[in-house]
Amino acid sequence: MDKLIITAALTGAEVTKKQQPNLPVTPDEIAEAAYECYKAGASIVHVHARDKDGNPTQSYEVYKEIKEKIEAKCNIIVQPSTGGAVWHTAEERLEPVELRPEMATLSCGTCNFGPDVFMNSEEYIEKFASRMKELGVKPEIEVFERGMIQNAIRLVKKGLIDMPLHFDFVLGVPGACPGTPEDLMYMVRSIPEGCTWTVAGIGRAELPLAVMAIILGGHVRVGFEDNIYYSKGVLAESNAQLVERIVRIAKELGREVATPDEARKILNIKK
Ligand code: KMH
Ligand code: ZN
Repeated sequence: MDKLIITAALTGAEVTKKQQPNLPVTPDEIAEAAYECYKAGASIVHVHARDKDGNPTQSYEVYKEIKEKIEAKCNIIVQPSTGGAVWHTAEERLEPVELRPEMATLSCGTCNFGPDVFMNSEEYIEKFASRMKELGVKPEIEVFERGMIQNAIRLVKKGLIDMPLHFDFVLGVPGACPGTPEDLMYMVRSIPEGCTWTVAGIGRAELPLAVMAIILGGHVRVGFEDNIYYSKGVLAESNAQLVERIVRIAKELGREVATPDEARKILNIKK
């Protein structure tokens, strides 16, 4: 079994400081949180940028500042979001890809997202995929519903992305696929052989699905983007605290944790 890749999803586009006072929002806060997660055992950091007022932005300049600040502290893999917030245009969402990060997310279909719609038409998906390919950016295939796996396989057939794919099952978003163990098993059994996967359980689904992934040979994403609590009604102190718990559980279960360079090897990322 491969070593465990832990991704820390630090900020997201939806969570506010009001909901989680320790949410990292400024480039300095995000870089410091990334470094803490790296020290705790994370090998990838999933980044959403915020503007000076704390609102989600897909600005090239802000992502550049964040990426440079993180890379000055450690060699964690920086994975910007191309999902942004539901109201960002496709052009805005693509901006951080121009920084040629090692990885970026690629959502492979449209779904409800709470009261909103997270729009990913075939045109968007293909445009994002081909730009990532041109710039040598490894896509992480974001899967919110089962059909999105099929959309990714279609992209492979069109030559827009390459096997083996790396999937992220985002389970438990209100309006999309729930985060039960059965849902995760269905997703895992639905991907082509040789692909890797991680799971981002939303809210209370985060911990149980993470434990399943550790056992099944998948990988784990935790962090305030997905879940702001440590336990029922108790806010987590930091993103790193959520990473530390996964490292402890993995150790108890005999699964070693990957360094960033080991994660690069597992995911076929050439630095
Ligand atoms: N904020 C969501 C609408 C991603 O980062 O690629 C989309 C999202 C996915 O978070
Ligand atoms: Zn995200």
